[in-house]
Order: sequence, then C-alpha cells, then structure tokens
Amino acid sequence: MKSPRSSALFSEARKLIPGGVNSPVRAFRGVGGEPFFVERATGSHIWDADGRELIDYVGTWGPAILGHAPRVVIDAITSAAAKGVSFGIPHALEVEMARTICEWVPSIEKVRMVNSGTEATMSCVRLARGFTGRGKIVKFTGCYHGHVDSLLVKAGSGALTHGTPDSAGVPAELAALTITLRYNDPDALRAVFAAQGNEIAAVIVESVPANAGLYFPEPGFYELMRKLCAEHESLIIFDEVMTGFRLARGGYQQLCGLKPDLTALGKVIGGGLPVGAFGGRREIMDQLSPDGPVYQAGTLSGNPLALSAGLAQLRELERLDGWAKLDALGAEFEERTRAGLKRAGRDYNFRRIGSMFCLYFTSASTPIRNLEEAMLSDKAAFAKFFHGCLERGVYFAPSQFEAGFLSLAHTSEDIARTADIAAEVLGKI
Ligand code: HOZ
Repeated sequence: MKSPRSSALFSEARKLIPGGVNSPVRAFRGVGGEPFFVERATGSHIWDADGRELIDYVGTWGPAILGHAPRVVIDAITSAAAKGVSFGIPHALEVEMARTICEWVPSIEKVRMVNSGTEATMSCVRLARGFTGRGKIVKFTGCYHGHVDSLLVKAGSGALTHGTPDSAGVPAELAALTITLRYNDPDALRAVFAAQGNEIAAVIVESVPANAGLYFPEPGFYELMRKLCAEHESLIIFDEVMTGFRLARGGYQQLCGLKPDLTALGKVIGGGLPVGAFGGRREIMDQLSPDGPVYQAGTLSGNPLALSAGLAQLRELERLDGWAKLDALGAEFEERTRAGLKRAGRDYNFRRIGSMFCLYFTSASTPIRNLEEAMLSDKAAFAKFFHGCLERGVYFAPSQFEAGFLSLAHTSEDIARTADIAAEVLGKI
C-alpha cells in the first residue's frame, strides 16, 4: 500500500530521531514495514498523513477512553489554559484530583502526581525501598512497568517486541536486585519468599498483565501474594497504569479485591495529556520528601492543563456510567470477533477483560497464563493479520504483545465492520 507522505516523513524522522520514533513499539518492527504518520484523530477514528481513515483500537495506548479529542476534555484544557499553562505552585485542581483518586481507589490514602506511568512505578520502587530499608524487588517476566532501570529486566511491551527485555545500560549490580518470577506460578513465589523474604522490599505486578498480550491472574495467585508479603513485611505495588479507571472506577483492585500497599496510575487519568500518579497507605506515602527522607519531585508535576484534562475525562466517565458501557461494548466486540473467527474457520485464542483485548495466534484450547505461554503465539501470522487489517482500514497495535483498547466512541457499526474485516483477513492467513 502506498503512503507517500508518511514514507517521506518517516525517512526524514529516521535522520533526526532514533529509529524515527519517540517510543520504540511505534516503529512497526514487530510487524515489519513502516509506520504511518497521523494527521488528526477524533472519536474512534484517525486519519493518516495520506488522508486514509482508520478505525483505531490503540487509543493512544490506553488514555483515549472517551475516544479521541472529546469535547469535554478540549473545553477543560482550553479554559484551564486561559488561566495559565504551568505554575509550579500549589493550586486547587491538585487537591481535587487527589480527592477524586483517594475516594475512587480506597487503598490510596495519599497520592502524588507525576508526569507518566514510568515516573509512577519508578517512584513506587524507590518509596518501597525507602520504607522497608530493603533492596530487592520481585517482578514477573513479561510485565512491563515503563522504562525504569530496576524494572527493565525480562520486561514486556516494546522491550519484548524488539528482543531486548533486559536493556543495555542497566548496571548488572542494579539488575541483580530485581528477582524475576514466572507469573501465575505460586510455587516460585513461595520459594523466593522462603529463601529471601526478609530482603524483599516489594513485589510489583501489572494488575492484569497486558504487555505480553493479555492474560489474567489465576484464582488464588494474588491472595497468596498478599499473604506472603504480609508475613514478610514486603509491599505490593500494583501497576494499574493501563487498568486504573479503565476496568472499573476503582481500577482492577476493585474487581479482584486485592488491597495493594502502593498503586501506580497513568494513561486514563491524564485524559490524553502526560500524567501519572502514585499513592497508597498513608504511613508509606508520608516517607516522601518533604515529610520524609525519600526524595521525589517534578517541575511539571500537577500541571493545570494535564489535571483539568484528566479530571474532565474522569467526571465524564462517571457521568456516563462509562465502565458499564465499556463492558457492554467489549462483550459486543468479543461476540462479533468470535463469530468472525468461526466464519474464517480459525481457532485462535481471543482474550478480553472489559474494554481491553488481545488475539493470540495459538489454539483457543492452549492456556495462556504467563509470558512463556504467550510466546507460543505465531508472530508471523499476527503480522499478516495486522497488515491485512490496516490495509482495509482497521488499526490494531503493531505488536502481538500489546493489548487493544475500546473507547466509548466506538460504535456498533465500527465493531461490525472490524469483525467483517478481521474475518476476511483471517481467512487468508
Ligand atoms: N507503553 C506503551 C506500550 N504498552 C507504548 C507507548 C508508546 O509507544 O507510545
């Protein structure tokens, strides 16, 4: 397919930006070919630099839960901008955002705003180490928590897509403090706590792992994690950057009943602007400077444009009972996709929770409970599927290892069209 303007922009970008992109997975290396450049986006659709219209299931990697450029968010940013675009001085919106987070997510008693999910998880790790006086962190293979040194060990997302789950530039001495375990493996969790429990500051986990495709906690796994962490006075850091305010008003923790010590938030909370947050138990959060000895700061943290966008998005979600609607849309998407798979005579493994989904190119009867099982997906088949859909006007994330997102702007018509296109493409693979 010819995309002359995108191609010209990409060749220019490659001269000036590493890999031509500002975040690796956007470079399409997981599927081959060149990325398109976007011109504008509204609702569930985007238009590329060559004028092509696409139904979008990436949703700016999660934040666009109302769809692209929702009126309420644009209005909130516009009126906030008229009063000043950045202060670096305390202001009322910060209190309002903190109150909203603490009310909606009961495990969070105090919260601090940052500028990205990476900053949120990075700050949680430092705080957990400062609070416990211990160095070791447990993470799970395939979980991705942003590009934090301690967490770029057997990581998912772009790190996995591009074959660098253990990043260069992370000193071996630091990586040695990160213990990696297989997700959903209770024996491994028990063994590591039995051997090193009193050295473990925290276990960090993506509430629903969604950076190696999409898989779910097995019954009892998080309960065991809670029990072991309590016994050894280690903390649980729940990374809800993707799931927070997406799967439920109170995040995935509301659905699964786990009460983490610290939670990392991002994406939806910023309404499309760069926002993250981290919060948790009061006594832990009080270790942060200036009350406590753990340092963390940011010139743009609590930025008024970002917080007004985020608050407008959260309020709109609540006003519309967005979570119930997203669940219904997700169910419709699942039903149509499964029917499409059947029509195409393909037995691939479709996973969904609420408005997040993933299609693995393995048999539906093969369980996928961790990275190792997710890796069994046929990535060449995924790449053909991705390009076939893109050529026909449907944009899924350009990697087998990224989740798809629905928004409140997706219509039944979008979903039906997508299922027809997917069935046609699957039939040719
Ligand atoms: N963190 C995103 C993947 N889970 C990728 C973000 C981006 O490339 O924009």
